[in-house]
Formats: sequence, C-alpha cells, structure tokens
Amino acid sequence: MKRDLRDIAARFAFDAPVAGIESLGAGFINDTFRIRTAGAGPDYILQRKNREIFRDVPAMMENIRKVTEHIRRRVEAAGGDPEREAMRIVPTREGALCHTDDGGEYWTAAQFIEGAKSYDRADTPALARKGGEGIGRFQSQLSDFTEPLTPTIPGFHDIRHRFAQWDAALARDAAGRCGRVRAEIDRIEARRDEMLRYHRLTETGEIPVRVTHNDTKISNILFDDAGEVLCVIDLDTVMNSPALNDFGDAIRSYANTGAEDDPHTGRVGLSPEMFAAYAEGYLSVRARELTQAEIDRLAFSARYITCEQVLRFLMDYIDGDRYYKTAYDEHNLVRARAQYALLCDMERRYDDMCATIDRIARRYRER
Ligand code: GN1
Ligand code: MG
Repeated sequence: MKRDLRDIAARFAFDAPVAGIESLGAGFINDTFRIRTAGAGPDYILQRKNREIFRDVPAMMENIRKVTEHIRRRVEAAGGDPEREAMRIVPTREGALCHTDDGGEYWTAAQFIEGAKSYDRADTPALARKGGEGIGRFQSQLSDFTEPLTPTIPGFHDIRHRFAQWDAALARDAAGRCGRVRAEIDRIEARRDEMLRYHRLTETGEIPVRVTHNDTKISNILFDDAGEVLCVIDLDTVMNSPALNDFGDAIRSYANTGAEDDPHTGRVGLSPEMFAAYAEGYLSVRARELTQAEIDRLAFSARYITCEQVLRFLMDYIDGDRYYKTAYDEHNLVRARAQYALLCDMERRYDDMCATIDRIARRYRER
C-alpha cells in the first residue's frame, strides 16, 4: 500500500518531493492521507474518493474547484489570506482534477493548511458558536455564486427521494432484517407526512435553493491558533439545496449530548445551550441574508435532518450495511436508535428551540 500511495502521490503537481505519507481522519466515506514534503513548502492532502458513493468524481471535483476559486476571490477581496482561508485543489501533473489509478479508483489532492486545528467534537458553547459562524460565512461567501453545481449525490437531503429509496429497501429486504426492526420502521412512517410537508416548501420555491455544504460537522472546519475559523473543508457534498439543511445537520451533530452511535440512548439528547450557541454564531452572519420563511424553519430543519439520518442509518441496516462503514454487526441499527433518541428530544424541546431562534434572529435583524 505504501509503495502504491507513493506512486499515486507522484502523479500530482506538488511543489516538493514526498517525504512521508500518513493516514488521516476517520471519515465514513473516503480514505485520507497527509503527504509530508521535504523542505519548506506546504504539505498536501491526498484522498481516495469513494466512487460507490460519488458516482461522478470528476464532476464533483469540478464543483469543488469552482467553489474554492470563488471563495478565494471573496477572501482576497475582503483582505484575507486565501492560502489559509480557502482550500486549494492541486491538479495532477497533466492538469486534471483527479487521477484514476489502475483499479479505477479516483484520487485527488489539496494543499494542507499548516498549523490549522480541527476538533472531533464541539465540547463548549464557545466552539459551537464559532462553528456556526464558520458555516454562516461559508454560505455567505457563496451567496453570489450563481453557476449551477452538479448534484454529486442526487437527492441527498431530499426526503421525497429518501422515502423512495426507503420504500424500495423495505420491499427488497435484502438482508432479511426488516422483521427485526418493525418498531423502528414505524417510527419513520409516523413522520413521513410531516417531513414531506416541510420539504414541499422547497419544491414550491417558498424556501430558496442556495449553495450548501451538506456535511457541517465541526471536524469539517479548520481553526487558527487564536480559535478563529479559517475555512470549511470536505467539500464533496457542496451542492444546491436549502440553507436550512446545513443548519439542521450542524445541530444534529453539535448539539447532541451523546454520540452519534451512542449505545446508551439515555445519554443522547439536544443540548439547549449548544443549540443556542450554534444558532447565535450562524445568525450573527446570516440573519439579514436569510428570508423570514427560512428563519422560521431553522428549528424544524434540525428535526428534518435528524429524521433523515435515522432513515438513512436504518435503511442501510436493512440493506445489509452497504453504504456506511460499520465497526460491528449492528452498528447501523445502534446509530439509527441513537439518532432517533435525539429526534425525540428535539420534538420535546421544539417550542423552546423556535423561541430561541426567534429571539436571536430578531436581535441581529434589528441591528
Ligand atoms: C457521512 O463520512 P462523513 O462523516 O463525512 C455522510 C453524511 C452523514 C454522516 C453521518 C456523503 O459523512 O451525510 O451525515 O456520514 N456523508 C455522505 O455521520 O453520505
Ligand atoms: Mg463528509
């Protein structure tokens, strides 16, 4: 493997010779490596993109190139440092955005941002607030990006599409597991109508489609030494979708008092402090750019994305664990149950969540 990785790294237009390669991160989807280079120049990130999940990696990389170049221009215009506040995609020596190896796997590279910090978990409200600012800024930087993006995963946060996949998965019952998870299936079915009702607002245009990140967990944000946001990374799922999706997905991960796959669902719940802190950071940037219709749905977006995540984990369990990497046999079921516990707590706290958003949004809109 090491030998192969060196051969692959040699295909990219790095400024300096490769001195070492180490595995990075624990994503469910791609394989990521840090390329250490000799000399003073930058290090790089090398990634094998998951071609099962991303059906058109070259189109995905084209999205990422356009979006990162746009962000660079915005950072430059604002007097910032584009080498640290934007990603730089590194092409192959032939000028392509990805290298295809002999096995048909897609490899891509980006410049490593030296000295940047990232966090696996948002442990404090102060950090959650910074995360909200980071995603707010990312969306804001792309608010004038008007070129349509290729949907890298069509229907990613489209619950109508997810329910179509769901219906098909239940009908197939590929792993023969449906019988064991009847109660879990019913929990999704009980929410089908309200989720479709919310989604219809996007279909009718009442909620606008914008440029969104679609995987807004804290580990996808880089920070500087002073704790300020540098930039948002992992742009694989940058697509056109409602801004609400990014907010909802962030709350799903930031404000969970337990782990995403917590086997003890009693530990799982929504932290009102973390919810308010993230909302504060996000709305400090976005309150005046979003429509009232969007602001009014921010709290519900957390329920929507969490419900979708329960569905996706459970569907993958039913399908025989084909999408998410799993660490043990029932992992996807444990994840689905833990995310369901989070969803229930959000439902219990929903009125308070709405009041929090309303209070914060008013404050920033009046300024
Ligand atoms: C996947 O691999 P990672 O952690 O970046 C998934 C997200 C899920 C998340 C659940 C492309 O993201 O949508 O919310 O797992 N990404 C894709 O942990 O499916
Ligand atoms: Mg991701």
